[in-house]
Amino acid sequence: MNISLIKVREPSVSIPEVTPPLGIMYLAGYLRKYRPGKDNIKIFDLSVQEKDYVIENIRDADIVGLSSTNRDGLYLITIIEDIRKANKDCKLVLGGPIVSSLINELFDRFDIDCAVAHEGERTFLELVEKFDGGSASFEDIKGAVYRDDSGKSKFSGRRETIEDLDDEVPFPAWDLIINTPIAKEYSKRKSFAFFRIENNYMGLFTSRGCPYKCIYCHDIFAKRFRAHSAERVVAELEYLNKNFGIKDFEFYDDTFNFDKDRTRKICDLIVGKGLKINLYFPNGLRADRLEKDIVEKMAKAGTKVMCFAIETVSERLQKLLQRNLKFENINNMIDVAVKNGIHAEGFFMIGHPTETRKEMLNTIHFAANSHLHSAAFSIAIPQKGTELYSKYIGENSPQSLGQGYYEYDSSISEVPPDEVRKLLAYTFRKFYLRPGRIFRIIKTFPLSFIFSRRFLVQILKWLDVTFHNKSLAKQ
Ligand code: B12
Ligand code: SF4
Repeated sequence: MNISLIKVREPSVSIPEVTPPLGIMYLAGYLRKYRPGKDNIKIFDLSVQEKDYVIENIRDADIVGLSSTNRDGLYLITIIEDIRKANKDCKLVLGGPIVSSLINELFDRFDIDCAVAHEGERTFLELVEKFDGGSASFEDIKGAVYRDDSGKSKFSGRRETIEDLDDEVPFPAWDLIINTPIAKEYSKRKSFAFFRIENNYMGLFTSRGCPYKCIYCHDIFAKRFRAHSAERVVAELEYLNKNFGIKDFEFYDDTFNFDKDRTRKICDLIVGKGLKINLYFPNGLRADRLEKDIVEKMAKAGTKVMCFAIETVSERLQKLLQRNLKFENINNMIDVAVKNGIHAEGFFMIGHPTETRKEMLNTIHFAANSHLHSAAFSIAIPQKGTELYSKYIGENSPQSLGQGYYEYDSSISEVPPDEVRKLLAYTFRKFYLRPGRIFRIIKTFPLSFIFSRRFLVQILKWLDVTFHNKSLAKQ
């Protein structure tokens, strides 16, 4: 069958980061393994390709698979309309995180034939087999969302997860990206990691699912840690390095370091094989699953950036958010990373439910007093599909797609929204304008940091606060 897989991304999106479309690359790899020679698969990515080009090239597709997050949901509607106009006979299948979040309202919002919730490989394979056999009934496919007789979304039920990832899931179809002109588009844009990676790089997803239950987080791969073995992870790195000359790797796992021994072993194998590569962990590590020797091994294996997902230093809120991060070790681990030449970044959020101004300031001051090189602060905005949303906004309350995704006009904390926004901007000054930090940053990361887009954006935010709210200067 002619299968076109498209990663949807709204062009005007305010977030500059772009990453290779791993979800659809995994699907393509899986179809090739289990339907060898049967399909002609193409991959498109609207983060780096023009919409007109993509639409022109899917006219012959029997199946078009779309991958989207909630954030790109509004744009998804436009894309679906354009695909329907260009190719009225194709079957349109939706997948990606948006499906699991909006499971009961998909067919009210999108003109699709079917959707796949959660982990996609097995369900998509069965769907393709169905379409290939000329059938359009989906009730018996676990993990599928389809239109019932009344036109509403019906979910056939959550599918069991893939347990033996090494055995069942082949390498993603890297060649469909790396051997094509779009490969270099990724290195022209900002990747997920703090610094822009100038070379061709690749993203890896070495484990699926997360055992923690933070109420603001979406559950895509189930609340359990399943992982590729250390040998498989290093085989992926080696393959990409030897065959495509790739030296830079970003890891997008939810909790890469959950299994401490796996982390140690991956590092030992990289060093043992003499791989000269750079590793970036932009998606946040759990500091309470790190130990001194693990950070040292990660540094030796080539780690350049390590993000510590801390979010709040209030124990009360850690409990309320069901995050339960243990604090004892955090500053130690940051210091070990910094000592070993790793760029250490902290992730923080303010505006949590019931959070007081004092709790917000405690988090800001913790960040400022730490040895982190950089810090990203965001506001906690409940998103549909999370427990935070159903608890504090209401399970059945609709949420606008797309542009409305970042609107912050009502606070779930004890602090009014405009003050939370100002506090967020105030963090920049508090965090960066410290002689010790500036000195360390310039010493370790001369120009790449100072001229990074993120840094400039933060300066603008800071200027905005300084001119519009002088009272914060007294904090
Ligand atoms: C890399 C990443 C980013 C990158 C790129 C995002 C992008 N849109 O491309 C950056 C840094 C830019 C980013 C930003 C944001 N992100 Co982000 N990000 C991730 C991360 C860490 C990894 C994504 C990945 O590669 N996964 C690995 C692949 C294999 O998984 P997958 O894509 O989900 O694919 C599987 C299934 O979904 C399914 N599938 C996927 N596509 C398709 C298509 C078809 C046809 C089918 C059948 C199946 C299918 O099958 C695949 C294999 O099983 C995920 C966390 C996670 N666990 O995935 C969060 C995640 C995707 N991000 C999330 C969020 C909330 C955001 C932000 C809103 C954060 C913020 N506040 O700014 C922004 C939104 C940006 C945007 N426009 O989408 C949420 C999305 C929730 C949702 N329902 O939309 C996630 C799931 C994190 C979480 N657990 O909460 N993010
Ligand atoms: S925020 Fe991170 S630790 Fe918490 S549930 Fe999500 S992936 Fe797991």
